[in-house]
Amino acid sequence: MNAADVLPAQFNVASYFVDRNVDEGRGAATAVICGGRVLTYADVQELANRSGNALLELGVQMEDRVVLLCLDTPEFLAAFWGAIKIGAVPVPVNTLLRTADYRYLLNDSRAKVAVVSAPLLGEADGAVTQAPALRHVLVTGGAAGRHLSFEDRLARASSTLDPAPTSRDDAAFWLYSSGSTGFPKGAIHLHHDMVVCLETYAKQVLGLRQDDRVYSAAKLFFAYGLGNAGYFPPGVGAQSVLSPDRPTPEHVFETIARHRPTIFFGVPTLYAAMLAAADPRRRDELASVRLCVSAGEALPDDIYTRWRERFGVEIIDGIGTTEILHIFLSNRPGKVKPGSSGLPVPGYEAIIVDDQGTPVPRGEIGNLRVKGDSTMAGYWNKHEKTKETLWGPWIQTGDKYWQDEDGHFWYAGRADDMLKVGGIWVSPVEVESTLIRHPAVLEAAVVGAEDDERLVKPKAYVVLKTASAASTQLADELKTFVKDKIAPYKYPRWIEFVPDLPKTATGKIQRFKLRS
Ligand code: 3UK
Repeated sequence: MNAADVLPAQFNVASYFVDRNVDEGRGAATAVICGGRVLTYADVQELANRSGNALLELGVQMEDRVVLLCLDTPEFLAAFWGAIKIGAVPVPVNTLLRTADYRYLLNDSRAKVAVVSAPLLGEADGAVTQAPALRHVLVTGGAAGRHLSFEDRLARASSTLDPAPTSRDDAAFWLYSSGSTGFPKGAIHLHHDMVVCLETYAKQVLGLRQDDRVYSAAKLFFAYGLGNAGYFPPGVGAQSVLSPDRPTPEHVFETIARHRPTIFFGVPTLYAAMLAAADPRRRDELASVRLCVSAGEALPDDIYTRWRERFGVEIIDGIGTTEILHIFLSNRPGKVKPGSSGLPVPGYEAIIVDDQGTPVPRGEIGNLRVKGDSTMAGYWNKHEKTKETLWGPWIQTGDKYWQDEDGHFWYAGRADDMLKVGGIWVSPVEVESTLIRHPAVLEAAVVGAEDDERLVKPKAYVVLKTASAASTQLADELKTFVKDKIAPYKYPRWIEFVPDLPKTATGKIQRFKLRS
């Protein structure tokens, strides 16, 4: 699918996803459900308009970035659509990070304004004072302290707003993606990109309809959650269930029971945890759900099979990336090949090439390359990384894949050392450099190891300054040490003390030797 063939040159995607619902008569229809709050499409439009006007009043102009450090509430969507409607560029960021991460993201993006959920202010506050381009912080859902209240500014702003005359190829929003070395890279997405994902994956694979009610345990700040709960539902006038809470199995079961979604989106780790936590006396927890979706990391076939037996509903595994925005290879409802990533989504092409870029024979492992019109324009301020990633209309995902006789694609690991843990990137280098800050540690190497569910988690091999100090206690201390210093989900689940690490002649750690 080529966006230029279907969208006008002047195009504002906030109008497409928000105003169009009201213009087409769905103003009174339910758009968003969040706890006890129910918002109609007219409510969402009004919030987005007020939010756009509030940003304009604070001096935000077209192309200015607005960082969103927001939990999943209607205010996230209001800020996201409001910013896009005035031609500004919202940058949703991971809510699980630490002060040092936020300092980097605010400075790399040079955001003029940040919208921050009150519970996240503690972690963000130390960063906002060190971001010279940042002029205002809008706090939502609680005391603003020395900052501005999002709700107060919205209440005072006008509820009507004309869309900025953006083009379908203007930058609409960014999403940051972690790399194996160095800092996260801001993937620049254009006004047409979300429409492409809606028209291809959401409509043609999920068969998303106006009478669907979706619930995504994956949060809106992920490219996955943003599509699932942010723009897919308004793309067809459907309903979205949001929750600002941590998606524990208990909370997710409760939310499903309370709001009865028809489509549920999760990650493999959550599916495994839900299977373990399900009440054996009940069989109908997922009665409302017609389809479950998994992405973020490969779904082991065993989890697929146990889930279908336990709940009577299929999980459709598909692979997406932040750079391509959403899922481009996917299984199809009723035709799942368990353990595979399925077939290309209509509108996308996928090939497997060797390191020279030549397609490999069927059945051989190679590098996955994908062509599709939702692919990012490039990385912000990362010219070399952009050149390594984009190849004309093709993008190299960094994944190793092979294709079977039926054309199904099978995940075969990463081309770099990056780990996907519970669907979120973890860089071994970051965990290693945190471990060696501990006084007892001489050297460390972090690789992925499989847990009982065959899901990857970080494992650290640690060389101590004094080998005899090795103990279970010290291992626990090192885990806590990492959790306290960087985003807690990155901590090594296992620590093995070793006398030395395998290295190349030039001293580079050979992680592949530790993996096997
Ligand atoms: C890995 C998978 C095997 C793979 C995402 C749905 O995960 C998303 O985006 P990210 O940028 O990570 C991308 C990388 O994650 N991966 C994702 N899904 C699968 N590996 N099977 C899968 N089903 O390494 C990929 O390169 O965080 C997921 C929709 C949008 C997304 N951005």
